[in-house]
Amino acid sequence: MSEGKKLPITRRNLLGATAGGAALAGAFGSRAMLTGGAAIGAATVAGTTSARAAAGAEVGPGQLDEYYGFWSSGQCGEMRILGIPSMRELMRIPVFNIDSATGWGITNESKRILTEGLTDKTKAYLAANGLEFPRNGDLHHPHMSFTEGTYDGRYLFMNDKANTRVARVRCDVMKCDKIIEIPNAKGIHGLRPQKWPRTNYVFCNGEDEVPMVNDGQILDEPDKYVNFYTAINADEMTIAWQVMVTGNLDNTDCDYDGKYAFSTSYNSEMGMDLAGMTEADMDHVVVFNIAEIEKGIEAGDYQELNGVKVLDGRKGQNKNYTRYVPIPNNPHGINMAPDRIHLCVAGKLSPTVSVIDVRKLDALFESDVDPRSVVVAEPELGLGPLHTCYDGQGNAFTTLFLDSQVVKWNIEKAIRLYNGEDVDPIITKQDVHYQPGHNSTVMGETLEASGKYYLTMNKFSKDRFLNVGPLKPENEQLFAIDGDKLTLIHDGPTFAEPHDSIIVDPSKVNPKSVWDRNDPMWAETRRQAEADGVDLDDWQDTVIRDGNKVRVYMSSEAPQFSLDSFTVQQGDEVTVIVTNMDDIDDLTHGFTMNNHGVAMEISPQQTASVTFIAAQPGVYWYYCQWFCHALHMEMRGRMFVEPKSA
Ligand code: RUQ
Ligand code: CUA
Ligand code: CA
Repeated sequence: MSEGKKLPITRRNLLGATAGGAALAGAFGSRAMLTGGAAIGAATVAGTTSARAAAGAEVGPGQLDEYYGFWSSGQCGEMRILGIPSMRELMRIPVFNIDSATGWGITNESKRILTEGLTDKTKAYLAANGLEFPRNGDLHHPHMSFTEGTYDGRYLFMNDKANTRVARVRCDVMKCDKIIEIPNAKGIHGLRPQKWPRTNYVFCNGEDEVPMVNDGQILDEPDKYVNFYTAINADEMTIAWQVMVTGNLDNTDCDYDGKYAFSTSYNSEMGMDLAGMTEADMDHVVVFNIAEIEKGIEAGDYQELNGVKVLDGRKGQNKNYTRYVPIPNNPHGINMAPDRIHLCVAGKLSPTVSVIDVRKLDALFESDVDPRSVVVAEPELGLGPLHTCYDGQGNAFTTLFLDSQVVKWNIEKAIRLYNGEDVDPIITKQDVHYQPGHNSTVMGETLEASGKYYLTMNKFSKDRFLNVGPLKPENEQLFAIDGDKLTLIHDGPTFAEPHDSIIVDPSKVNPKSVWDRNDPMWAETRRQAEADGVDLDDWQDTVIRDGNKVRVYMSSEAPQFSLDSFTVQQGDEVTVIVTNMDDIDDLTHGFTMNNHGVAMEISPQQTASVTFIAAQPGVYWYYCQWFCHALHMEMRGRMFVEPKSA
């Protein structure tokens, strides 16, 4: 290269040079390190296509994937379904977001779900902002319901950190059927369903601490701040109980015996700024004793706070609801191993993972043992450990955010090292690109964990793809596991945010292809139809006037609506109810009313409805918005809005 033609300094050409990681790290300094500038040599990535073939992980056109992947989308607020190992995106399921294609947040059926679980306080401040429900969501953690330690294919549960909500998706139709706001807590982050004997509870963490009575009287009195751990009744989607804790709550998990749940806290200091939250050397894991908590509820040892039974599990209460296990510096991920014994707590600011033996937790509650006695290993694995997953053979994979690596290590060896033996628990370190957060293995958070594929969800893609502007995609990498070797078979961008995922065997999930005509999703719409003397199972072309409310019932069958026109008066509140009579797989229609901000999906045998005000006189075309037939364009009709007679 000539002197005058200097390459701009980018990560790519820096890494291409011979400079070692250490020198680069020094040049970047600590701020860059903590924000993702860690300098680890990029792995020489062989073509993932040939690697895929070699790993026997090719999925040809028209072939089905081996596994389902259920994905969060972070701040997009939706859930996604991917095929593993192809990494093809199969579906997006709107949950906390508003979706133009399916009409989620537009139809009456979805609005009901989005509004009915909100607290009155939230409804009031939404109304003050001209909103019926929050427009956004931050969906981090999707997890399936369990029966006896493995997925049972009934539901998926997920959190909304942004608006303190928890949602449930029905796996039979892959649609959200319940969303509830969690009272008292702020910022629901970690979430896990109970694993044993079944998912009676969904456990979730409030991440942000607030004054216990949060009425604008208290700001700078941290001792009056509290945090809430919540158990949701998974069948009812109601709050079973809450436990007040000391320190904040980050991630959570539970054991395979139905006895304990546990949460990491990075702010045991109850700091109100970064310096405060990182001040102490040790934070903690809170251990929740489920049976004792249930006893406490039974015995009436709670206070009622905003309609929820709240037990006091704060430090120093010395009740049997909680115990606090000291864990180094700002821990993050907490993951129960499929051996039913070991719980791994990632250190984040500490290069360690603390391994807790859950069999030792009984003693913690029964006697005065040192809380640290439950820790049976604490291997140093690398910089910025965030999350751990398992291969079902005694090994763990931990993401190292700062090192941009995943480390595969052996739990038993880590314990032997802790006991003074001269062994190295680290099996291998693999570069990933870049700054990994969550990771997953096949069925990895169940008793059926297998080490066939390893997935890492990376927060940064940097220069890995064509530049698309200041906002870069994130990057997901899938590896085939063969013994101790990790082979990269997929490396691809995803839009905000591949936060977390689970990989599920298809034998666990069996969604329908066509709706049941009587699905509870539109039960209320059906009740209204009955009251209107309309049979939703029959061909419909009825317009009902009820004061200034007009209900338009129509059917769809490719390529037409049963009504090719209807007439309303200016100012009418119009509800259009469409039932799709087609019962053929994949024959979805839609209903879009021009210039009214109205659109919805109507899949085979589904009923959906939407309500709007016909505010301006004129002719408005409505059309089918899902391509359903060669004459799909012709599948349309007119709404005539007559001017208000003066
Ligand atoms: S937390 S990147 Cu929201 Cu899942 Cu660890
Ligand atoms: Cu019906 Cu397009
Ligand atoms: Ca801390």
